Amino acid sequence: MMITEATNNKPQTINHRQTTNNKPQTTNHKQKMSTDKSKLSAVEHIKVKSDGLRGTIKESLRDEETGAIREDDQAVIKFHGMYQQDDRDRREERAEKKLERLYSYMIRLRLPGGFLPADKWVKMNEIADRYSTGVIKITTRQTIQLHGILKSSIKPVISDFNAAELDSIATCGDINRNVTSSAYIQDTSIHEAVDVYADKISRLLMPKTKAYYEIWLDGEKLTDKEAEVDPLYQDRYLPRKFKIGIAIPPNNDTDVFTNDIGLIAIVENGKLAGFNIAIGGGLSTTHGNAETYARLGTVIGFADTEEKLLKAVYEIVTVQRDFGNRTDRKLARLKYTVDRMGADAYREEVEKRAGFKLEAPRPFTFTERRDVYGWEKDDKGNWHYTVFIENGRVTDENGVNLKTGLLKVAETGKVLFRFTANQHLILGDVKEKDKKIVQKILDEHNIDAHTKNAGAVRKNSLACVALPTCPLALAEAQRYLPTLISLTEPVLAKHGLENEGIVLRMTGCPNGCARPYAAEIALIGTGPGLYNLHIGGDRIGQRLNTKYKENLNEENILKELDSLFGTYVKKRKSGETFGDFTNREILGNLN
Ligand code: SRM
Ligand code: SF4
Repeated sequence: MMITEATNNKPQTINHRQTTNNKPQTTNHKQKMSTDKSKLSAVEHIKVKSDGLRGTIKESLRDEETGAIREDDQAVIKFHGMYQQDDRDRREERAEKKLERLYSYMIRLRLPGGFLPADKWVKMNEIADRYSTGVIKITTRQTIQLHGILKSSIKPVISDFNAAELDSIATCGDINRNVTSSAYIQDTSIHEAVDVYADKISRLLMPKTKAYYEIWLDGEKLTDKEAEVDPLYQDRYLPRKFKIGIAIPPNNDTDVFTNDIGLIAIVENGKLAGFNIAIGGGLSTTHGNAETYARLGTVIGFADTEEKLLKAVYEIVTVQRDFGNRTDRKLARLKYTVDRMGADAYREEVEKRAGFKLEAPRPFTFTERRDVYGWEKDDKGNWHYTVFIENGRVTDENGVNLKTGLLKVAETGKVLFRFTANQHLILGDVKEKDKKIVQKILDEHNIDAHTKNAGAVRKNSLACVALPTCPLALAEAQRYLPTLISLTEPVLAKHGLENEGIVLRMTGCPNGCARPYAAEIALIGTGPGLYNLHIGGDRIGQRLNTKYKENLNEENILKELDSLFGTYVKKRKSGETFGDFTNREILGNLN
């Protein structure tokens, strides 16, 4: 079996050069980051003072004078899976009327591996209609968010989630987030063996505090503080957010190398033999800050048993807890710790703590990174239908009644909902005898036609939320990418490229929520209507792209793409993807 670049630990060396002039420095890893309290970032103080993530949230909720909560509490509620936001479209109008911003909250569910039984979708749909904008948003980490929830509705929402055995614990904040796992079913026995790890890891890395239950569900106030002593997170939690993803080769549908920890399932003789472990993936950069860079994970070893895997994962987290940067949040992700210590030194520290050595990485090959739309039959004879949901927005619009149709499908009780890390939805585990019923609903709501008719680039595209809710957005993303793709499709057709599944991703800022740096073409917002154009990433998520042009408006984006597509058609080698071609021919890199 061919050993991919990633097993040779190469992707990150290529990629640093592409996104930044920053050279990772290897220093004595024994030297932990400064613990001088005066240098710690503000959030570090908030966490420690928060009394087990309680802060003054209860007081903030009682304050009826404002739709907002206290500033410090805004950092604390993230650990409970929610963000304070405001409708940016209405800022001006509200300011003119001397009204405060229209504050509301986004709440994100914890769904390891992206599973949601049909009856819970029905409940979610009810909650979305009653308390939120009504749009159910599937995220790039296989879960769902509701937007526009008023302060007074947060408790009822969490209470309704709880009644449906759902929670939003640790889906945001400086803690391990939703664990993703490959959703594309190939071999069911392998999937069953792998998928359990998403849940096991999620549970292993949950915080011990009972604040969530106390605040949102009126649980009894804990008097025995010993019961929530947290050996993993202590009182300072992690220096920054932490993400774990699992992929089953050959499909890298979870973009495994973009996670702080990426686990690659190794299948030998038809059985799960264990996981290769990659560390230090992460995508965010900051415009104008050359110290920040996107990075793909470095494979550091292989674990063959559950015990070893969970121990290794746990200790990778504790090393980041102890060695990560707590003074500058821009440089606090694991990727920077790995580069500062060196990947070998990081592994050695993990091995020392875990009490065993990781084995050498095993060979693996990724050949694709995509959702496979429509019906697919698994080896047990069950059917799975992947619905194309543009940018994860489940709503009824433009003649496609996604929300109504999916509710009807859920009400049949004959499917298991599973979200993909590409913002789409799999209606899974459908029995042969039930397939017709599901198909009928998909037809009646125009969902099947919508899925079938979407063009190849649209099907492989991602956009983040951006405006109007994201406070960090510099430009539009999910509200604009569909239009831009409609304008790009004739350009693709002109060059005979309409069936090329080029991976195109757009974000409203450089934080990278739609994983743009791992796309063949990325458009990264710099200001209203303006985007940096990145090219040269590969199709399977093992090579980052490079900034090619800055601050392009729509007209210039289309001009650049027209020219690049034209050159591609003329000069590509047989079978060469657009990303590989632009990397070789336009950027002059050796593949
Ligand atoms: Fe993200 C912050 C939305 C996946 C990197 N992200 C945000 C916030 C919460 C803005 C904020 O801090 O106030 C956005 C809320 C927008 C809104 O109105 O809903 C937001 N991120 C999203 C989602 C919903 C995008 C989507 O359209 O699907 C994704 C939710 C995933 C989930 O379910 O947990 C989402 N974010 C990602 C990813 C992709 C991934 O994880 O696979 C990344 C890049 C990978 C990475 O983490 O390196 C990502 N989000 C960020 C960052 C930069 C983090 C950093 O390392 O500096 C921020 C800003 C921050 O943390 O300061 C951010
Ligand atoms: Fe907001 Fe930027 Fe993330 Fe888009 S990439 S959701 S604009 S933080």
